[in-house]
Amino acid sequence: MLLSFKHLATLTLVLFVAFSASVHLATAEEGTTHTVAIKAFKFDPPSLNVKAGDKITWINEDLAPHTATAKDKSWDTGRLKKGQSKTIEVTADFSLDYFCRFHPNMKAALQLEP
Ligand SMILES: [Cu+2]
Repeated sequence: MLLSFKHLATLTLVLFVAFSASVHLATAEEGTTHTVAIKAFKFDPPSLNVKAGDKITWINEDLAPHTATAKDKSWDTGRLKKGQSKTIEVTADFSLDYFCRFHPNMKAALQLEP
């Protein structure tokens, strides 16, 4: 079988695209993005299983501003107004208990899975 340069170029391109797609899939499987809604002065869900490398997005659905802030202050979404969100990546030493700086009675926790 004689392959023309054009065929080889096409084949190379197809292989490259297939390879890139598989790399993308592998990367996507490494971390999950979780969403925590803040509504009616509560974190929903109040408890969440996460792994290092996952990301958590907090989105404020209340009229009042809120934060998601680690109990030890090691991470903080900052002030989130209605409709605003903030995504933070979970690290191996991630602080798991958190609260809202404006409403300290609002509390939630993460569980770090191995
Ligand atoms: Cu709050």
